[in-house]
This record gives sequence, C-alpha cells and structure tokens, in this order.
Amino acid sequence: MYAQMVKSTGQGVKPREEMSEEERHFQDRVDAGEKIEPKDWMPEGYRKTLIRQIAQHAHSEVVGQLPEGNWITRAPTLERKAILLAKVQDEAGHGLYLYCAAETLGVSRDDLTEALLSGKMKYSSIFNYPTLNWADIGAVGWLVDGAAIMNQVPLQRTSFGPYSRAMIRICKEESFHQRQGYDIMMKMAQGTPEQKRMAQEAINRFWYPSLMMFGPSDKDSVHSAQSMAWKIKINTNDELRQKFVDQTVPQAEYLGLTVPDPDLKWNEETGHYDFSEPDWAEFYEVLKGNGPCNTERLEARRKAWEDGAWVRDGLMAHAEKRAARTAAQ
Ligand code: BYC
Repeated sequence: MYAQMVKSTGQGVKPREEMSEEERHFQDRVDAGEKIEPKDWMPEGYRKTLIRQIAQHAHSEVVGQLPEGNWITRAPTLERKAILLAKVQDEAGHGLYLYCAAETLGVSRDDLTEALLSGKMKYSSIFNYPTLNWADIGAVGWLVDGAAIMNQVPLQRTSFGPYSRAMIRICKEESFHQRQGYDIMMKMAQGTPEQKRMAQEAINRFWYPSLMMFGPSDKDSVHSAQSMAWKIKINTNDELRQKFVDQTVPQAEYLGLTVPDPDLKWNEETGHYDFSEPDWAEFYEVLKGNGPCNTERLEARRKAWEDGAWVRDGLMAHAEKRAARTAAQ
C-alpha cells in the first residue's frame, strides 16, 4: 500500500523539453509563485514527494513528544511543568495539522501510521536520542526546535497550499518553544557549577544530532534538486545547516557554553563559521533503526495505536450508524 502511494522517485530534475504540456504548465505555476491546491493537476512525483515529506514531518512531531513527555513528571517547578505540558500538546497539534495536509493528497492517516509502525516511513533522526537530564529539555527546545524553525520558516513559502498554511501556524508556536528551551539553558548556565555542567553535557549530546536534522550533505541528498525545483523545499540541507550554526554559536557563547567542535572557527572570508560535519555513518545507522531509542520510540507509538483502537472503532461505528440513519430519512 505504502509503496504504491508514497515512495517517490528521487534524484534529478526532469528537463523542460522532456515534460508533457501539463507538466510544463504546472512548473510555470510553481515558478510564478502560485500555490498548488489539492484538486489541481500535479505530477505524480510531486504528490508522492509531498506525502513523504509531510507525513515524515507529522510523524516527527508526534514521536517528538516522547523524549519531552519523559520529563513532564519530573519538571523542577510547577511553572516549568505547565510550560512543558503546553509545548508537548503543541507538538501533538502540529502533527494533526500535518496529517490533515497529507490527507488532502489522497492518503489516509491510518495508512501513514501503519507505514510508520512497519518501518517503511521515517521520522526525524533526532528523536532517537534520549533526554537524560533536565538540561536536555533545554537543549531540545533551544537546539532541536531551533533547527526545526530554521527548516520550517522557509517552508511557509512552499508551493503546496495546505502544507504552507500548516507551516505558518506551526512556526508561530515553534518560536515560543525555542525561547523556552533557551530560557532553561540560561537558568542552568547561570546556576550552580553542577547545573552549568549539566547544561554543557546537554549541548555536547545534542549538537551533532541537531546538525543531522537537516539531512545528508548536499552531495548525498537524494531528493533536494527535484524538491527545490517544485518548491517543496526552499533551501538545500547544507544551506540550512550553515544558517543554523551561524545563528546558534553566538547564542552558546552568550550562555558561556562551548560548542563541542574543536574545529569551529569564524571565517572572515566567507562570513560564516567553519564547522565539523556530523558523523554521517552514525546518521545512517539511526535511519536504519539502530539509534539509541529507535525500538523504544516505535514501541511507544505501536502501543498508543493499539490502545486507541477501541476509540477509532467506536467513532467509525457511530459515524456508520449516523450515515445509515440519515440515508433512511
Ligand atoms: N531524519 O534526499 P534527502 C520536528 C532521509 S522537527 C530522518 O536530503 P529530503 C520537531 C530522507 O527522508 C523534524 N530521515 O531528503 C521539532 C531521505 O530518505 P527517504 C521534522 C532523514 O526529504 C521539535 C534520505 O534521508 N521536520 O518535527 O529532501 C519538537 C535522503 O535525504 C533525515 C521536517 O520533517 C533526518 N534528519 O530532506 C518536536 C521538516 N534527513 O525518505 C518536533 C520537513 C534526511 O527517501 N522535512 N532523511 O527514505 C524536510 O525538510 C526534509 O524532509 C529533510 C530531508 C530536510 C528532513
């Protein structure tokens, strides 16, 4: 099911002279900055790529609740607990906006969830890392939501209407998420030596996994060229990673924390930081399911899906009964 609906082709952009008339017209609309809406004609590859990317994003929002939810019961104050609860609920909401956007492309949320649970669809690599102490919640908000915003702000201009509109709502909330993460880091960094040490350990743990969130380096990215031609993606993976590093390093300095990269250096000539690439072998292992928490995360999603079956069945039975009653009237 998933393979027919979702698997996109990847690599290369179709040259204009090889496009059909419909494809050329479609590309002209995209180039002119028009929004594509669900009932408009679109190339099959465009539809599949969008389903893959939007659903992967939706799954990430939902799975992303798990490492943070892990700390709700142990938040250090009532205020921190209320803020974290609100943030985790926001992530669930983001997942819902995105599943709805994917559904406009002709897939069902059930199919997408099943594709996630069977390992055919991915979610962001970052959520396969554990949150070991409270400072990790700060690092997730600051770095992980920070990386997410860097990726998602340009996606507000993506060519597909429902995705673009979902991103506008999501970005508003993500900026609050990042601020709350930075606020936790600030408190910890200015706290006792032990708290500062915890904050430093959190950045040590989350720096490289956050850099991996942007995807493989441009030379290894399978989908970037076509996705950018269709304005499904606005920037390359490396462009966004560089922007993230440039924005985040001064924030770390302000906190008095060290970015765990001995080769990190401001480059006067380029006007950017030079930095070390993440360990791509680790990234691909995490994608294959071999990260520290892959099994645990999928187990939690599977359990939630199975535990919620009676609610879905009940709602369907109710809907069917209502439809039958209406038909009989
Ligand atoms: N993790 O050709 P490429 C969030 C896969 S934030 C897992 O460059 P593309 C949140 C990629 O799918 C996170 N897989 O691909 C934050 C492809 O494999 P398939 C969610 C990854 O699609 C805080 C292969 O590697 N954000 O939700 O052009 C709290 C080759 O890559 C990753 C989004 O999803 C990765 N990091 O670019 C709570 C944003 N990177 O599918 C929640 C929207 C790459 O061919 N997504 N892969 O088997 C995107 O912008 C793009 O999909 C990516 C990848 C930049 C992630």
